[in-house]
Amino acid sequence: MTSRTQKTVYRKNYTPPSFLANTVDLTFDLDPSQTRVTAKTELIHNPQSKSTDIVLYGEDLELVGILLNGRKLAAGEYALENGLLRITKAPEVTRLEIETLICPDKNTTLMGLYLSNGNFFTQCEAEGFRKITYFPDRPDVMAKYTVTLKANKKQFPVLLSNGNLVEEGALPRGRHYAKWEDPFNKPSYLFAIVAGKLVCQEETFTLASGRKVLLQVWVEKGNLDKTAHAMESLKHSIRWDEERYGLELDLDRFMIVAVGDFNMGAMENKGLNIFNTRYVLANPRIATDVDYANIESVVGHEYFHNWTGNRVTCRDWFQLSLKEGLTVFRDQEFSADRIGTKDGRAVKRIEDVRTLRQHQFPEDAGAMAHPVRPDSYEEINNFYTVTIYEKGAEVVRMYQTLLGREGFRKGMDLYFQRHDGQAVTCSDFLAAMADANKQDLTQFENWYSQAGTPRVKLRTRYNKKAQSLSLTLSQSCPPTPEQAKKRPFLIPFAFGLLDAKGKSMVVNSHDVTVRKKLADAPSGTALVQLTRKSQTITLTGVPEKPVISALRNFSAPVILEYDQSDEELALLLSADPDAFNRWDAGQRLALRHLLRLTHAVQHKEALELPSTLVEAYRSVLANDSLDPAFQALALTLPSEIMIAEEMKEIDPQAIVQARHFMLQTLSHSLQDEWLKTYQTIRIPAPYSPEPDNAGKRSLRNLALSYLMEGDDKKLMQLAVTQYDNADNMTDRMAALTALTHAGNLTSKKMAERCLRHFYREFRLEALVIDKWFALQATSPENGAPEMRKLADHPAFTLKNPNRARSLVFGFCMNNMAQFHATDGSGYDFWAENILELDRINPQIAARLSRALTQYNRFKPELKKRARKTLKHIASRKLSRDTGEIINKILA
Ligand code: 0A1
Ligand code: ZN
Repeated sequence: MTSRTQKTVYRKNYTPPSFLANTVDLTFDLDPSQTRVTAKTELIHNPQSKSTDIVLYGEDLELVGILLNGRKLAAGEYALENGLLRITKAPEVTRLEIETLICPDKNTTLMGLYLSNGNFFTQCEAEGFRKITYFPDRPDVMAKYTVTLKANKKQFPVLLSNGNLVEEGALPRGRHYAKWEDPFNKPSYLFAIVAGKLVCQEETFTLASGRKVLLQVWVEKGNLDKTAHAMESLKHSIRWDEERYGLELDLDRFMIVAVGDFNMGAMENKGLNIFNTRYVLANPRIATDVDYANIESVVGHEYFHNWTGNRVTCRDWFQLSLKEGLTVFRDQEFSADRIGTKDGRAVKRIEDVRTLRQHQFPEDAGAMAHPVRPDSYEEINNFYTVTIYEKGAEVVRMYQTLLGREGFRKGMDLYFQRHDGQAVTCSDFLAAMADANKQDLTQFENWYSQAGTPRVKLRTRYNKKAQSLSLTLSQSCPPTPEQAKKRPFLIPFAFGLLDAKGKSMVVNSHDVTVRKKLADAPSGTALVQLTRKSQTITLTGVPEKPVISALRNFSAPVILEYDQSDEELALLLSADPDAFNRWDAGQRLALRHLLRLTHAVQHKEALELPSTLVEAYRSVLANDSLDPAFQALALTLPSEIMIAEEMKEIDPQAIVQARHFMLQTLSHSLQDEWLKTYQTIRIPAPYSPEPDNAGKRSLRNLALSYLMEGDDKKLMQLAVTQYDNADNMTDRMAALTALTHAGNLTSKKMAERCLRHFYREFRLEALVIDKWFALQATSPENGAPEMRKLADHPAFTLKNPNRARSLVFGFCMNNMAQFHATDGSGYDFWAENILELDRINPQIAARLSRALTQYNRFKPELKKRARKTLKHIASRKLSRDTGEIINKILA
């Protein structure tokens, strides 16, 4: 493996490229064991650079030869070391022709050119193009690409690349070729080819402008019955971007290709999106409602990148969130609009905030915390994080909250007007938003430069005599690696007031804007801009002491510290016109008691649940004017990770036990209601993934899972019957999960039979077998010995990332008590898998390494064990990817 000279790359060291590329003409002689790549590139000296050296990156390449302006270069005329090929004092205009050999069949990293089930695929983001040829592989070098693919026709009948097909034909010895031209300038990370035995569903689609485009979804032959939903999602995405942002598809042809071996979710290569099969393939037999929704959102995400990422791209990889944060925000809004039920947008908001709290808050509080725009990295692949993506999306959302939807749109328009065809920075985006709205957003920059989740403390004082209410907001942000002190953030803080009966009160104040057009806010919502460390606002004409609905719709990615009584929270849960805060009040109420119960478990005290909570849940369940999807979310307890986040010293076993107790109590106390819910919800057949039906299923299946908490054979039988009779994967999987996770003897026997049946029935569906592994990996009943047994199953392999994720990640990230077993068996299993994976696929190994980023916060005996395991891993020879994570955790 080649390496750079310096270990750490710094944002402050950015320099413009010495040469820019005009055109790239690539020829691939495709062969699994040895592919020949010829790259003809026209380079022009960049007047912004003082250097006259051409610097090309390359990794795992065999260099055959270089021609410079038609002349073959001798070995002494260029320097090749540490993955860099340098040609000193190159002419102003330099035409390079470089020939390299690569071995796709030996490439298990799934970066560059690789094989999956006998077909060729590429993955070039972030720095994979350098595994194909020597090239100025950095996003600020943009060029027009022409690509010729040559391969055996029988083995590789389909040959695809970016842009338009301009020529194809036969070649001698059973070979054929295809030539593709991409009319748009692009950075190398957006380059892609696909070659192999694939088939497609295709359709001609008419854009709003009347122009017709060809849409294709490519899959392996047996999967043609699973492409319809992806195609529908693509058409909806195209329409939505036209309507919401006035952005049109700029190509005549748009292709999606599904691949079974893929490191991430999907990739936005220009006109040739490559997807993990997980985010393409669906039919009712194999995909759940959640799978359907994920497919729609990922198809949207990749499609939206065509403007936010491809037409306007990143200057360097420190700016990654410029495209990712913005595009996640766009896909979130798209999905929210698509739901279309009463509380649909709120339901989507709740799901997104849950993801943020569950994954990003812990990241921001641990060893890998980094700003949305990082200052340094060792391996860029380690920075495709929830901070860059999800927190980045929150940062973009705050512009919309501050500027309103119209103001945000003006900012977007100006951004495209200024930067179409360019590689730019997060500051350029901020400037477009500020300039389009004539606002000073200087302080907003802190969201890009400072890591850590800010805490906002709210204190209120009501003065009955003066009928006034003062709110004091103060902010702080804990230290993060390399950033001890933080400057105050510009925090949009939305809130509203409720009277004792739960009716909205009017907010009067000179200090706050009461926004009529605040996106997703019920009337009466006020917005304060918190800019200082602490500020107080006074509201007048407040006739009674109100209950405050704070941080409505989660108007900023912060942790709110505000003490409200159980009664106040219960009132908000039942009456807040802001559906997000209704949900959040329920979560805060449950979390408070989960923490109390955890403490009681630790101190061997009696466990009890107050009636306020049980009654609050009962009324949510009984209120059939509510959207079922909302009810399901409101009745789902905060996760174990969320409980852990609130603890000074994490005690995994106590958390799991406390949560289990609350589930059981709610199961018993509300048994009649759960049963009634389960039996009365009717969902029209045949199955459809429409949000309306999906919401009903999620509530019904939540009821089933609560009913499984008691060791009652009759109730268990409900799940078995549902499993046996299900006509769709959502219900089948829910029943099987409820049985497998119930953790009592009765359910165990029943689950075993169903698990065996499930495997037999779906053995040919890789994505379903992933579910089969994941389901067992996350069962609180199964520990490291069971994982080892599953890893020995003939269907298990670490080479396929989805399979590795299903079992190993499932266990290490989603089975808290067992992974953190006090005998250290979970940690040993983790370490073995990291070391084995690191030799196959460093990117995936590095992701697995993150399971212990917060090891320092666990109880002493676990901390000690974890440190020993980490040190053991660190003592071995590691990839740059895994090395960076392990060392930062240990630092
Ligand atoms: N840009 C893609 C994510 C992605 C990143 C790296 C990959 O390979 C290592 C693949 C995909 C997205 O945001 O969808
Ligand atoms: Zn993306």
